[in-house]
Amino acid sequence: MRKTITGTGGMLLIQTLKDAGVEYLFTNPGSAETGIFAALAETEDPRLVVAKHEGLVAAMADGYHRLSGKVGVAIAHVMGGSYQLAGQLFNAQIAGSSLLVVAGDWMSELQDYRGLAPFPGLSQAESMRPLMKEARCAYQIGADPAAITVATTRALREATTYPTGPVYLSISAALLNQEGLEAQIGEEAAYRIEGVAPARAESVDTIARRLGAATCPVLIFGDDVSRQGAQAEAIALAELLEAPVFAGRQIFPNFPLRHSLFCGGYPVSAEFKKVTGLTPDLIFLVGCQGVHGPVAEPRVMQIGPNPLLMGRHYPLDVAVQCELRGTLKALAEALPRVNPAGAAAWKRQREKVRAYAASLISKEEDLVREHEHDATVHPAVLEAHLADILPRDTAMVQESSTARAALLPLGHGGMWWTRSGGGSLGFGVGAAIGAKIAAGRERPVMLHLGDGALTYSAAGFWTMARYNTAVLTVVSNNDTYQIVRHNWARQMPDTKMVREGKYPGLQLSGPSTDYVALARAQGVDGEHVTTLKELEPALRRGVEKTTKENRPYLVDVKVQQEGVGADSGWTEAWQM
Ligand SMILES: Cc1ncc(C[n+]2csc(CCOP(=O)(O)OP(=O)(O)O)c2C)c(N)n1
Ligand SMILES: [Mg+2]
Repeated sequence: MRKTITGTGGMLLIQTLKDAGVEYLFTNPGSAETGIFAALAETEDPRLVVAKHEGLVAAMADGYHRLSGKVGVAIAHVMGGSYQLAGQLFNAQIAGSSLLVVAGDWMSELQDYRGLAPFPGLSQAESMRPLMKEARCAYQIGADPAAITVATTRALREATTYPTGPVYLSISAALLNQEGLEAQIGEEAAYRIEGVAPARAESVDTIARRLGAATCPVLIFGDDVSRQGAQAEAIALAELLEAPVFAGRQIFPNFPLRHSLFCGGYPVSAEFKKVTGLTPDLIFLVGCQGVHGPVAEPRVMQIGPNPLLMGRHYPLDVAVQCELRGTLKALAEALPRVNPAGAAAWKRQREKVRAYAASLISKEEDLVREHEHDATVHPAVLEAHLADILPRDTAMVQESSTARAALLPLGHGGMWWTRSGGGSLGFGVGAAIGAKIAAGRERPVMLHLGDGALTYSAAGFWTMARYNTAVLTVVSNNDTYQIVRHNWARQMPDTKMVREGKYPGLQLSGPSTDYVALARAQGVDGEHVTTLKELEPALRRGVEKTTKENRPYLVDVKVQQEGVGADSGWTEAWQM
């Protein structure tokens, strides 16, 4: 029902957000948003979550969105503050996260170069456009108070309609402060556009026929499988076809890592072909925005609710915009019907796929055994400990480039997991806080990040302490940006840099940062692990502190530098 609301522009905004069901506002405040904060002083909700840098603010909103499925709403400070969101809006954009960013706007027709305002000739909304959903969804309200409710509702709808993504709303600061405004809103603020339906019966049969005829279909399940809750249907399809499942670049564990048909990352390895004797001849992308790089298989089929990248990189043999749960269910029903001899033949034909999948796990277990007595913790040993010790319903945020995950029970029936998606560092701490707020008191949230990654969002421990979001943070601390060294050596193997182990700019020691002290200084307790024997008790303590005692805790684990140039301690020598 529509109702009339009166008050300041800020009140109109807050009431619209409440009517839309928004429960939290993530923010770093400023004085162009006075009207918003004055309105919040008069109400208990939405609840405010403050962070000390905008990167954290955007990551919190994103982490909250990813675990709750609700829109993550951030209040930012004019142009200067909005630009600081950029690194994490980049991630949200790539991940397709439904975020709404609202900022006050000091637009002026009289004054150029007003402090913190956009550059002359640009509007604030225009300046944020490249970072928003499809570079389209950035709106501006200058004068009409009724537009506050309309544009806020429009922005929420845009953020949640495929292709989903972050949306920006810039509202005149003067309007936010102005009193005696009137507008209409109510439960209509929550309206959403219903998405696409399951694929048509003929399309399902076509897909079933092609899957049935393939020698070895490769299945890739993308993030829309998780978003639409179709993980169980994904597993049923793979098992029915006895087909190998590979992972693309994903932000959710759409297919369980420990499933006996999970064969690692795409592209298909030469080893897979050797072990199974199969050459994949069809790739089936399900709720997945495509693979990065070329597709090796001669036939490509793609289905999912998001048409954005369908067919952008390679021609598709079959492409259907559709809802996934219903479509996968229909496919499971159609497969035996259109391929009567199928199931038995597929099992026989692809009997070695499970052996290959098992070999990936046993390789990882061998690596753990090889290093299980090393005094300094090897990344695989840390991985095995986490697999043993973390509660199974843990939600994990990962921002470590060299941490290993093959042994973790990620996916349906096990742990929830996410990572930035865009790779722009600074996601971890904020995302874990947002995820914990969405997860609630009972569900454990763990943040696993590299020492390098941590420092991009290092001011976030204050927010953890301030709101008592009981996140267990584990730092894989190798005192270096190891993955970058690895990539450099792969790209330019025949250089002085690689031959002599002189990697400029990657060493983080001299001085090393004390991450426990860094967290403690902001109100989060923690401990160092420097040797293997300290690892298990520290992780158990971490789980105990965060679950039973409901307090955030940090475990800083000194891990071995491994991989290319691991023994190189060289660093630039100059100092002032
Ligand atoms: C905002 C941003 N700046 C720089 C980079 C480049 N970069 C990618 S990985 C990485 C280092 C990560 O180090 P760490 O988190 O310690 O992980 P490790 O590889 O050591 O395990 C850097 C600097 C990036 N991805 N994002
Ligand atoms: Mg590191």
